[in-house]
Amino acid sequence: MPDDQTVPHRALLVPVKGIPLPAHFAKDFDAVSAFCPHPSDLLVASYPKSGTTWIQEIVDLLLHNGDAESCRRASIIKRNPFLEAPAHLCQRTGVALLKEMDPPRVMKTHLPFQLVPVGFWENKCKTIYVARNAKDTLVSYYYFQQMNLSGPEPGPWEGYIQKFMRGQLGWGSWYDHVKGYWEEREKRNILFLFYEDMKENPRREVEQIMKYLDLSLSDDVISRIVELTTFENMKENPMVNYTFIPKTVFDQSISRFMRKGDVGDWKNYLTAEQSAEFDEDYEKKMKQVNIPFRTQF
Ligand code: PPS
Repeated sequence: MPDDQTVPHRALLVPVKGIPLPAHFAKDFDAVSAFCPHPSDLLVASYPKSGTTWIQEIVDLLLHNGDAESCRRASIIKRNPFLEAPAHLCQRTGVALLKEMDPPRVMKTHLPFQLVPVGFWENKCKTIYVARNAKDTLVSYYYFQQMNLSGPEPGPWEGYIQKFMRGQLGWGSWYDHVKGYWEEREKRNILFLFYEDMKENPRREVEQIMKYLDLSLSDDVISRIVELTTFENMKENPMVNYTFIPKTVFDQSISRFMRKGDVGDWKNYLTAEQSAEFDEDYEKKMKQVNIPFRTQF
């Protein structure tokens, strides 16, 4: 049977094992849970809007020795399927696309640790997790939800901040998501990266990813990868800037997928009062772990 490619309009959230997912992502979740990766597969995991696409493009360039042309062979969602994605984004579901590819495959997920198919851990698959500070993630997600017409309506900004703090957005609580992977990172050999570190010193982080992938590329190739994956270059690259998704799904006239790509942009949106309330709540939720997030440089 062909995958259901119906484009949903402003889907509602549906709980899957306690985690809210847009209804079209929740619909066939058993197929996602049953997906069994090959030990050579690589998972790029993140809470939405944390720099996933950036890491994916770096990984693909590393695996292709910095060859920009090879990495323009297809859109990022065809090169690295989105594991839990329904068919309207790419004509096929993420699982269907993956089954058509030979390992080693690279795939993306936003699932919290406990919802990732257990085969990834049983097969000791390499996993890169990228985390971004909560306030910039909040702002990026808000703008993304405005332009992603298939996903839930974000509603007004003030209420959106509350939903973020309560974990009432797609893929659930940012706080539980980052804590879940952080706590498992050593046991599961997860490479835990920070968006802010990538901005501060992209070359250092590209080298870190290269080592994790057991690759050894020349200094020139590393420099080329850093250059090809700047925000400005990725914004203009049609294979990564999501202009390959039809306007009926991602209306980038509302907000670009590659919007600002900055650290500390939240200061332009959160009032002093909103920021103080957010910080107070953050302290409560994050006090038991010491994850070194930076909200500014
Ligand atoms: S998604 O839809 O959840 O997979 O989105 P994701 O790729 O995780 O995050 C999108 C945000 O990452 C920014 N981005 C970058 N920043 C800096 N450099 C590069 N190369 C880069 N590529 C993507 C993108 O602009 C989104 O952040 P905002 O703050 O909205 O600009």
